Amino acid sequence: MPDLLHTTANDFASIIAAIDRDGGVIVDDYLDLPTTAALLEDYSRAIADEPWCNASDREDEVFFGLKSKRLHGILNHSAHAEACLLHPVASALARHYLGKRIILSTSELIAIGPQEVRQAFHRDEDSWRHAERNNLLVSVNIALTDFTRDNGATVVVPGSHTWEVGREPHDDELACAEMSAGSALLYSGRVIHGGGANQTDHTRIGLYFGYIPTWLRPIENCAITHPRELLESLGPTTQRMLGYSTAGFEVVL
Ligand SMILES: O=C(O)CCC(=O)C(=O)O
Repeated sequence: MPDLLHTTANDFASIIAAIDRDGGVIVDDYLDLPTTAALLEDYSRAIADEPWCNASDREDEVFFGLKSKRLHGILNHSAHAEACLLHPVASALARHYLGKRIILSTSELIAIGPQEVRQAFHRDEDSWRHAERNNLLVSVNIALTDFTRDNGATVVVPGSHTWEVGREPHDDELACAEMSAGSALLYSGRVIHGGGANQTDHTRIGLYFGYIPTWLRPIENCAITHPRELLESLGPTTQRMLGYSTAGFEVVL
């Protein structure tokens, strides 16, 4: 079984080397523990009354999980989410792969509940599958609870960011992104992965941020998923990351 490299936020060179080689890397202690605990508390409250994703035979709904909960408009639920969005390692990584001008594509709280099955393997960049270009997306999935093999840690296929389209992974090519709360999985939009099966009695919670170059249209329209009052209270960098401007959709950063 392959493993993903664990490294630290201050070793940017090893983060890049691991993503170039494997397509993904785990950054231990990406957030400090008080921030992680506060985020967990805020989002646990936010999802408490949300329904589990519906059982359905629609392929796109099954993809998001049947025993999972997902939230967008991520800044609505926690004052600490902005620091995650603007995390210096995420910004540096996104700029390294995507160029100077980056924007948020989507952010999502992903709670994988007990009895959830493993998600279908996919590449996040397949959201723009007709774009014949590389390096469209850099993804960050922050663990708000411990991620373990049993509770639904993301399953990653190291090296698959360089595979040709259509090649399927074998079981012995799968790595489990086990990490402690506050750590993060950083990965290329080209690497094959999926949420893991949760065989425990507790919910695994991750906070996802996907960054794209500004020339690409985001998946989430953050000007809709966040209320105007909130958007207008944010600093200019955060507004630009969310694609919000009272002047309209800005292209120049
Ligand atoms: O939450 C996870 O571990 C991964 C989820 C994922 O890859 C997705 O929904 O696109």
